[in-house]
Amino acid sequence: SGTATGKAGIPAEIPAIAHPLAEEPTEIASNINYHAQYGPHFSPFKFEPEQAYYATAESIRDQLIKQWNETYLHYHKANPKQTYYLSMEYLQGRALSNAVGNLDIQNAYANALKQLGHEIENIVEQEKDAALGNGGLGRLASCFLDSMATLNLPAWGYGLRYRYGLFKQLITKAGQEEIAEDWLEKYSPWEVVRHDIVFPIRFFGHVEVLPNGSRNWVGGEVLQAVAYDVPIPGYKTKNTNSLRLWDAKATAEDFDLFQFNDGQYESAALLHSRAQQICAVLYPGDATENGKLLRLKQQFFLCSASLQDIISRFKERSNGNNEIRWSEFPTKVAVQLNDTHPTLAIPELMRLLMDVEGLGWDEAWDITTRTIAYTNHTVLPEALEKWSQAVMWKLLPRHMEIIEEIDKRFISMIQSTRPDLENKLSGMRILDHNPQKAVVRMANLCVVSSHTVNGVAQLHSDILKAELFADYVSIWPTKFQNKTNGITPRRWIRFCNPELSHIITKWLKTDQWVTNLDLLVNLRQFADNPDLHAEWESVKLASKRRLAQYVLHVTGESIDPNSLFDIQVKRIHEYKRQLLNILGAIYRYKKLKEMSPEQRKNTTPRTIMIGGKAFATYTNAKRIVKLVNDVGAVVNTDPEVNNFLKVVFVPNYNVSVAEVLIPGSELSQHISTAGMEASGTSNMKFALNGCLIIGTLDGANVEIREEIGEENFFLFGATADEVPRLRKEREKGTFKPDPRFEEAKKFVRSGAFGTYDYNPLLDSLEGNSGYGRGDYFLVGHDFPSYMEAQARVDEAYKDRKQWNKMSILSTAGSGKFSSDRTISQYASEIWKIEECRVEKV
Ligand code: B1H
Repeated sequence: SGTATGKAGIPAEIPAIAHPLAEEPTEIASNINYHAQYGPHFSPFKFEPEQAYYATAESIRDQLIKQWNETYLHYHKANPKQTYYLSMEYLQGRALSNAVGNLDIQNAYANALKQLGHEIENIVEQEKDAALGNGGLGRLASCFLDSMATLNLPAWGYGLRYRYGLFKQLITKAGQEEIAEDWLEKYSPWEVVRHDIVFPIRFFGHVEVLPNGSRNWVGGEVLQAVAYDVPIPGYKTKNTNSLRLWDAKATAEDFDLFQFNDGQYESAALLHSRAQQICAVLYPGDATENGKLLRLKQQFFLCSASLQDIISRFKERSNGNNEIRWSEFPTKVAVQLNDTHPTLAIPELMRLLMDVEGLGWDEAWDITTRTIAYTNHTVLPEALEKWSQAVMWKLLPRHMEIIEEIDKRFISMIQSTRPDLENKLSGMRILDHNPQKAVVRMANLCVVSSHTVNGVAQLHSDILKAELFADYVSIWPTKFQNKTNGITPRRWIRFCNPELSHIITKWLKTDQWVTNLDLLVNLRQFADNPDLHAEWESVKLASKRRLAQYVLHVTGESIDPNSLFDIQVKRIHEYKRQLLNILGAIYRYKKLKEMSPEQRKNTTPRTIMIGGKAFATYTNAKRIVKLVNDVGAVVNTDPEVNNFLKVVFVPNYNVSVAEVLIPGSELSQHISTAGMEASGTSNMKFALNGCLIIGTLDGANVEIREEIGEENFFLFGATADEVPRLRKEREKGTFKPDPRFEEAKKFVRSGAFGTYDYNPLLDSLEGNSGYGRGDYFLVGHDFPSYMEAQARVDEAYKDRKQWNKMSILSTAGSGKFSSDRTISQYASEIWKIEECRVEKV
């Protein structure tokens, strides 16, 4: 394949072109006009916000492309070890504001748009979120991409280009309704299709044994994976990495012209329609697994396309050495599995090395295990992936042979080296031959085949070592690590909260904190400074007003910016205990009703906001959404109390909504049953923006509390090590529930919030066990200490000086939770990769 230079392969330099990049606002405006007129997507005579958004995005993309290409060329020449992050989810959110921020061209673009009659704030809002993920796991992947580029690391993301990302949540009388969100409805200006980067992906078929004994997977159906690249700019650096998203297609040869001419339109295009199904929708689960064949196809599609691409790049860069030195593969390639969803990368890499490249088992295994590392994100048993062996044999016969062999070799290794573990083997091995349902345990396959396994917060990693993976720890004591999650300070404070950022920069006398978040500790010396307090409080109030405007706009509810803004936003799940929050609100409402008007005036007015999506078939989660809405409908229209309490369900929570909510928050709730939330990452975003946390000793809460100081954290609830004993007591019926808890439930059962049947939800909280009962999440146990912590919040809020100080100290203590810190640790302790900075562009 030729290039613009006429030579084959990647050129030594990028040829010059006559396309001066605009820098001055007037030039930028003319560049935006150019895209508006010459772009093939819209009529040239319309320049409303929508057209202005697309033209602006394309103009910014021009700015990115040059440094993006230079980055690729630079990595190609330097040929460093490179990381490939494999994830089924990315929650990218909006790209325009992020790109102008990272490129530091915000002002120039704002001016240019003004010249064209538009405000950049409105143009930014035109963009639909790219929501190719469900929740924390997907957003973590996106924060990691931002940090990898900002740290100038040769590190890429691979994912799938879902046609429909996470559903849009509508709130109706019935509660949550889901509708497909068409983020590609028009087109995305941020992706570049690479028609020249296409790999075949096989499904089904059978294994053929060649005369020389080697094995070969043939037959079945073959689809094509096409690369769509999304640029990932780093903050104030030239490095611009890639997120490569695969889409599926079929070829012209797959189209049966004869059948079509015969009127059999559907069967003529069978493979084309199968291809469309692959990337049609993001699997909308969070922490549950329902064993859909299509989901397994998606997983394999991602793994196979990415590994073929990685191998071809390795070969391309080994060029010159006529013979490819496969043993060097792990010195050039690190593959990180974002949970078990891309586990098939393991047998696929083995297959490609053995069946396609001709290596033997031992060599292939050595390469695979030195290349792959695995991150665990949950200990919830229902989220630990197990795939039916029968389904796997059908869909991926060669991979099942390889998995069987890995399992067999693992067993004989244990039998010969660790006879003491033989009684544990049935739980440790990869294949589970349970006659009810024979399955492959993906987490076990990952642990056995990875060089490193990590959890996502200290407590979570400790639990992995002590429980889930305890038996493996005794075989491989050094395999297990912790990498506490982080968030990108660019999106999560610098861009979403520019006013607070400005104050921080002013008091620290530097803006270096944006890339060195530890510098925030220097705010501590000003924690009592009245001038800082005044500025801090006024910025918070402005953000609260903006948030109140937003809430009015999306719900019609007016909320008082002088009340305490209390927010819980995350996926709806019983273990996250939104039910604890709403029962607390219900109790608060009941007590307010019982008070005299004089007594009410001594309370702290609160606005409780709850938001999040429920998995479409998760009935109890949907009941919680309904309950929150029903409580709001009663409380907010009750003239006796609605100056002291409001309850608002914020619909369709997503990345962009978070960017409005978090700056305006004063208290946020991270109240999962201890031991169940692996990390949480929104807790970090809230703390960074000066929001206080009420929470349990779970996930990263533990470390946040350590960093910001225990006096600045409203702690309550059982600890992780107490949970098993408390569950037993609950089962035995020896637990005596607090009367306040009983009162709150009874109030709901009385019909105070309408006629919807909440009994199934409330029954789940009863101590007597039985299906759906037993209060597995210990809402009853933690209720009294939760209410006491809430009382401490109310008191603390009355002392504004004290509250401001705690708020400043929250921000000051958040330095550790930069994803730059997390990614630096992955880079040096797992991937062994180094900075590869692009100097010239
Ligand atoms: C997390 C998931 C998850 N852990 C299954 N596990 C999924 C599991 O589609 N599925 O089937 C999707 C997602 N997500 C979250 O990861 C944890 O619950 C959070 O505590 C953590 O902060 C986040 C990032 O590590």
